[in-house]
Amino acid sequence: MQGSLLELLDGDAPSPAPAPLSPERTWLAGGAWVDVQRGWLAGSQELYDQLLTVVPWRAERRQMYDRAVDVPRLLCFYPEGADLPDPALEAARESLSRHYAAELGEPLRTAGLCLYRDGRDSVAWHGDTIGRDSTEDTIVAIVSLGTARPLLLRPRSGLGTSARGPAGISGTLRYNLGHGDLLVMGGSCQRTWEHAVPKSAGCAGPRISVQFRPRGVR
Ligand SMILES: O=C(O)CCC(=O)C(=O)O
Repeated sequence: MQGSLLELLDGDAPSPAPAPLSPERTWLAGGAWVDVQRGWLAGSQELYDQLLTVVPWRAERRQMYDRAVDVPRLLCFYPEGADLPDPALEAARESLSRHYAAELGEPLRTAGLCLYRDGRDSVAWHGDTIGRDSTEDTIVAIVSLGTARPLLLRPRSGLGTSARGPAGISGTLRYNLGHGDLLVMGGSCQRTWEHAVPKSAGCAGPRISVQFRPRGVR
């Protein structure tokens, strides 16, 4: 009997499996790139429902000048060695680590999960510049689940035209991400570009973002 049928008879929903990786790469100015594969994680709705329930989502506050403000999204970070909240995320991370092994030279080890409860939740312009990405090229892979939200990318202001690669795009890019979509930022992207998920007035529901990063990168 097939494993998936056995799982159903046992009452467990089968874990969604990542499809083979064949993302489309876009080269950006300054040696950055973005890979996108739409609908990479089949069964993403089941995974979304599962994560919504089992992840111990936490509200955080951060210091802004002289006062503490709520971070406008819920978070949960799984450090290196921690069990991920669903086998599908382990499979996804393994598959990404294999695919990017030659370029990255090390596995993806951590998982940061964010829950955007509605269109008022957001993350401001930033690059992941803690760790290796402050000085070296690296890779940050994002899997999106639930309601689609735009993720924007723009070059940092110091990125001069001389830093443009031959096919390097240098304007603001907008990717509407949801439903198992995969977006991977690579090359110099964390140093030379910034990304953000802006507030979105017409947004219909929650979105979960899962970010896989190498050791030490935040
Ligand atoms: O929501 C996303 O996909 C982006 C998350 C992000 O950039 C971050 O948490 O640093």
